[in-house]
Formats: sequence, structure tokens, C-alpha cells
Amino acid sequence: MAATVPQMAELHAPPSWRTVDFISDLHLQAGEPATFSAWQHYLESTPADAVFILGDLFEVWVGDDAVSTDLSTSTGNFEDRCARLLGQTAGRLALFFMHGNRDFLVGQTLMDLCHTTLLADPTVLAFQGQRWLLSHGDALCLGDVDYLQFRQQVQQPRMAAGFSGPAFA
Ligand SMILES: [Mn+2]
Repeated sequence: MAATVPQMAELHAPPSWRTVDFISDLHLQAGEPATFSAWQHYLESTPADAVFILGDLFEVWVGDDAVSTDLSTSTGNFEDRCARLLGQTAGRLALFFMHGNRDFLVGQTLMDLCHTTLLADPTVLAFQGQRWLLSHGDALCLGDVDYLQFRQQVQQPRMAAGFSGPAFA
């Protein structure tokens, strides 16, 4: 019997892209405003045609209902400020988001609000004649059986939908 390789999501960069950026593990949180400011400065000034956020952008994400549905009238809580910046960035470059183990509860609602494309982990990016495997990497912690089982459970859509309260440490 022939060996089979699991199908992977693929993203083909449009020929117009010259530069792509990869960022991850910023662990943004309300109590660390300097990190938010550095991130904001970066997003507002990068010359990249596309930015790939490869997991753990947020220290914790308790669910998309933390964000106001109308960002233009929000009171400016931390989640809203992050969402607004993502949306503004997506207005001038292509923005992609992959889950990490801290922010796996980011959902399609936030992505739609911010005009950001959610990527499967892993995803192959075909760009300028090369193929790049994009992954947050937590699924490769093969020795951590408890975590991998937890990861599989929370990725069931029904369970994620029922998640409430603070995420695990
Ligand atoms: Mn992580």
C-alpha cells in the first residue's frame, strides 16, 4: 500500500507580492502597553505586501464576544483597540492570522470584523518560487500528550463555541 501524506492547506501568493512579513508570539495584553505601541508602529510602517501573524498574537483571547460589534463606537477597551488596528492594517496590506496555543479562541467573527484571513495550521505558502511551511508549532510538542489531547478537544467547533471564562494558564 502506498504511503499517503495528509493534505495541507495551501496559499498561493499573488505575483504582485514583493515582500511578506512573519510575526508571532507577541503575547499582547492590556498590562503591557509598550508592546502594543511597538506592534502598532510596526504595522503602520512595514513595507510588506502581506503580514502573516503565526500564533499567540494575544496572551489570552477569551472569545470574539470580547470585541464590540461596532468598533467605530466602542469605548476603546484593549480587545477593541487590537481589532481596530488589525482592521486598519488590513486596509492597506493582506493580513493573515494563525492560531497559537494562547489565542485559539479567535474566531471567524473577529476575522470578518478585521478583514483578516484565518489560516489553518499548518499552511503551505507558495511565494516567489519557494514553498514555505507555516505553523505555530505547538502541535509539534509530541511529548506533551496532555496538551495535544486538550488541543484536539478545544478545536472541536462545538466545544470552542461553548467556551467561557478565562482560558487556561
Ligand atoms: Mn505558543
